[in-house]
Amino acid sequence: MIAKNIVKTVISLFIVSLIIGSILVIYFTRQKVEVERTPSPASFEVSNLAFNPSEVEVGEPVVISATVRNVGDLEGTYTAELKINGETLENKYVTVDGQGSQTISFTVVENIIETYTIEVDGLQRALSVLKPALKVGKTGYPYSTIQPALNTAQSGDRIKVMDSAVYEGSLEILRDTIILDFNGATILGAGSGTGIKINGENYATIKNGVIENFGFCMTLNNSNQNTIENMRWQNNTYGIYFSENSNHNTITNCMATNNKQVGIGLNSSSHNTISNNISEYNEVGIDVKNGSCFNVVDNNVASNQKFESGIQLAGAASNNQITNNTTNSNYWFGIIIDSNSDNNLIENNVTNLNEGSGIKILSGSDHNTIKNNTVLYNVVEQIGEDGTCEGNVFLNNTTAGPGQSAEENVVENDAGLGRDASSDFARPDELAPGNYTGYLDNFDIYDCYKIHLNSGQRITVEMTPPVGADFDLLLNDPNLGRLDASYNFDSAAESVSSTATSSGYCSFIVRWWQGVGTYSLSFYVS
Ligand SMILES: [Ca+2]
Ligand SMILES: [Ca+2]
Ligand SMILES: [Ca+2]
Repeated sequence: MIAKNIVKTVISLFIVSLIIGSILVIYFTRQKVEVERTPSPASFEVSNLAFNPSEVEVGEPVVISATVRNVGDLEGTYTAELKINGETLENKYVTVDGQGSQTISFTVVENIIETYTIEVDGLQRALSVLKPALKVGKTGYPYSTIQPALNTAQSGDRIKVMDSAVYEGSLEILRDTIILDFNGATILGAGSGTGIKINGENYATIKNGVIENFGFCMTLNNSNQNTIENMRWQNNTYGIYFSENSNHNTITNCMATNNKQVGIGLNSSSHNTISNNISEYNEVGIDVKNGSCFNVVDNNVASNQKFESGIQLAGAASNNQITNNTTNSNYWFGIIIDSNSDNNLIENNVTNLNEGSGIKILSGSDHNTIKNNTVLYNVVEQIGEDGTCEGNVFLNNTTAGPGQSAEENVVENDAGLGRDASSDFARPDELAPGNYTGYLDNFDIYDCYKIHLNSGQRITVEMTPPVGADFDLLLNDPNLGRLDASYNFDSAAESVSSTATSSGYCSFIVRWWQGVGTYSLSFYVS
């Protein structure tokens, strides 16, 4: 009987709990439903102001479009206002669902050659309305081949190929400031000669084409300020070749493959920029040689060369910057610095799995800085130099595999931070008083530190450069005003001090002047 009553009580409690639970569930569900029942009103954001076509000729229609997004929950109608050079031209209305988006577009024809400011509700973009191009196409265009258009073109003219056809024979740019847009077309050689020749002309833009089966795909001879972009060249004997002081040119977003010798070659040519290209399956990917200096070779892929190296500097090719490139799986070296090529910066490259060395320095190439590279599992060695080279700096490289030359590879650990100290005056690294060491070279010219001082506290900083180097010391107030500086000659120690007149972060900067190496730093507050 007692047991039966207990069972009854338990069942009753269970039923009561179920009822209370259900009430709670209904209550909270209603609360939730009520929250969902107050949707936000329509609210609009405009983005992606675009032009189609992107290059517009005078008298041609251009479609100006933008995306209107409704970030509210309720449907709403938006009024988009198109302004050209500050004047309202047209309003358009578009109804957009809650959380939805729509594209609005306006079609405009401009009859004057000019750069217009296009604005849709605060979003602005410049639209250049261009002089008509000299148009080339197999049928139905004023020119059926490309060279006659180049012969007619005046400085500043554009030549545009209107089909993606194959055109046989060589081309030559004959005036300054020519824009040649292949628009997907190919020029095809018969195994010799030059695809495109630029001899003493400047400011050309050559873009969007393919060059195949020539002796040289393109030569620039004493030609400056030209831009080669979005081109592809393949199956030539030699790829692109700069010579005789072809300076300040740019090769970007191009692809050089299966050329018998060099993909991209600079000879006696300086201050050029080679960036974002792919040069693969050639003999040498990128070849910078014979006094070619101050070139920037950045963010290229120069992997898989069939006979030699990814990137080669040779013949007094000095002061070049080889940065952020990938040079993997080449037949010989990833990156080679050869025959008296000095003061180059080789930084942030990835050079793995090459048959020879990842990075090799040879034949009197001195004072190069090899830093922050990833050099892994190259077959012969990772980073190597021969006995004729001196003053090369190996810093913070990551290596693994045979012969990795780890003893030469300084790992930068400024003031115990485990890395380079900030090189930015406005963002110094915070330090507590004490004794430290740090490293500077001609590519890392500032190490910036800071400490918080209260008004009346006095800071003293002392720094001794390594033997053979000259570094200096600067002390700044919280607004980067100069409190003190010390510029002794040679390897003399430097000392700066000051008393804070208000509370805040004072900063002190070890500044490079000459030489390479590890300085000692001590500072205290009294
Ligand atoms: Ca440093
Ligand atoms: Ca630094
Ligand atoms: Ca000094």
